[in-house]
Amino acid sequence: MAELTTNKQVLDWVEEVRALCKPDKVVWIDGSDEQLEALKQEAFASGEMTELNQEKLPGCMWHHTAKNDVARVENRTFICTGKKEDAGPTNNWMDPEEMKQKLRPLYDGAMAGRTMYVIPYCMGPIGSPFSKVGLETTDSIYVVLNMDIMARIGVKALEQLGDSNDFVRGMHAKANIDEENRYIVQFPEDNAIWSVNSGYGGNVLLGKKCFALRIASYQGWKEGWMAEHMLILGIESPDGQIDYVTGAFPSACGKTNLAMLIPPEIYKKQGYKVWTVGDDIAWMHIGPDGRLYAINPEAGFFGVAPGTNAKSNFNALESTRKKTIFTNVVLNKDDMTVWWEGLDKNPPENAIDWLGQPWNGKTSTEKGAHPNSRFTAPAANCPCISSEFENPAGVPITAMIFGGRRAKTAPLVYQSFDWKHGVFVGSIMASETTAAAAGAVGVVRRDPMAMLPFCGYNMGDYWQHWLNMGEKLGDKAPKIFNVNWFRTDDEGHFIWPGFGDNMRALMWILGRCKGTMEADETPIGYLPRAEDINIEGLSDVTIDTVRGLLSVDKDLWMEDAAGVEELYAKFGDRLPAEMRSQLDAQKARLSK
Ligand code: OXD
Ligand code: MN
Repeated sequence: MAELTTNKQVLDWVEEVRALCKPDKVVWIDGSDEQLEALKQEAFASGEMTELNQEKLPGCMWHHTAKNDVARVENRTFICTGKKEDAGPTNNWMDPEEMKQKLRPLYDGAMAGRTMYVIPYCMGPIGSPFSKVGLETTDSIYVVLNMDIMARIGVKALEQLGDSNDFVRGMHAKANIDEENRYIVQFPEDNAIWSVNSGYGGNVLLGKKCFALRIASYQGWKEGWMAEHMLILGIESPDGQIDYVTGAFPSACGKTNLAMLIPPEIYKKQGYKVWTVGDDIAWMHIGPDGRLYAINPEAGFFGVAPGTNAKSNFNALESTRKKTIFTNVVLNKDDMTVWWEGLDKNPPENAIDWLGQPWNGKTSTEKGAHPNSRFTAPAANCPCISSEFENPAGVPITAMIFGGRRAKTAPLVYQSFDWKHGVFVGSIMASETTAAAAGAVGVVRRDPMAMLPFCGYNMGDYWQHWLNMGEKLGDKAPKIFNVNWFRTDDEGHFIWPGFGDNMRALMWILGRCKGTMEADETPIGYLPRAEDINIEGLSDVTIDTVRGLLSVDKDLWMEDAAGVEELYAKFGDRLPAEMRSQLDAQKARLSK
């Protein structure tokens, strides 16, 4: 098929990739329904994808990946900058030329006998000055169909690009799905991504983690904006005013659930509503009025399926009822629908598991869906999608929230003293492993701003960038908070009900932003007064429970500071002096 553009840089690059990968033919993805429909039929015929029940799940498909290829691979993810210090101590690094020499043989001829698809895609609404274009070459129809859901693809993306050279060059090849030779490599200084030997989600949908976080965080640093691992939601008050909040949480902390929260009855009946702008990534720029504005660069949700049900996340489940790709979940052979652990208590008996093997949900002792199985669903399907989702200017941010999974340390919610202290609060983010996960319980993994696997440059410079953004925003800066839904009692049970009831903490946060809520000053920040967390309608939570959730154990916090000390030490002189003084000041407050 003919090229879809006259952009010389695009054409030269595609030719370079073609010459290396040596496909039988090259197909440019124009984004038309006819072309995508034909690709689906081809994938059904080859067995790469399976068509689901078109009455119950119109436009939906099922796919399973190789057994050795089910998740992002952080130990095989590299940031290749000219200087090692520029990638920093928290990223894997190799010299860019060395890496390219190492990887070229893996791509050489890897598409022989296959078709190479060229996917032009736009991250962010078409027409937005904040959107950015990428091109991905791939030998996978699965990738094409997923990219169609996760980004704006085809001719419209090339129109957005025009003659510009400002596009991310993403070269993906499945090759042999060989895990020993799997590499997910970012070259931030060249605007390039090389991904080889994987066919799974975050490794191959290059617009998502690779571009919209790793490359974009680097671009944001150079260009004066921010790319963050954050959800974006709007809270509409009864008077119709909507306040937007972003939130960064490590994987497996309920980000998609919070983004699609359904308010508890007490708020619903007053007229409060919650709107979803994004569930994973926020790109934020300073707007003409000096406030910080966020767009969601993605067009869909790549959500974890297990545990998603009508109660835990009604809106996510609804989002998956049409035009959705299910990866590594159970296929119910009786009616060609899907199932996963935690969907309902009625697993199918005549089914295929994520490995593609026969599976009986009534008798099998093995899980049918992989714990990291996913749905790729169009954001437009979401019942609570924000009317501002396509707004090219984005939405103004009132508050930013950091959060992790902490059994004892962090209180339900607290506010940072100011922006600088807020950057410190984000930098000390961490999550503890739970009994539900493999490995020791209560091991703390530090995950600053939930960006540990996603920051495309030295995290010391990243913190400095945050501090600089605060300087520019001045008193227009969003207020910064921290939340923890995961405090446990002595038996290890969660104390806070979570899910929709998290709105109760959000309401305190909004109250603080509007100046209508009081707070107590503590060594770690401003804490709510127990009576200011609305517990009306909660059967298991008393004011004493809330007092417990808001308690701050100074000894635990001092212990935690030692962990932060260790993290900071890795950065040497790239650690901003401000971060060091924030830590020292916090320790001094704690030991008073
Ligand atoms: C994701 C993740 O898939 O953060 O969004 O792991
Ligand atoms: Mn994520």
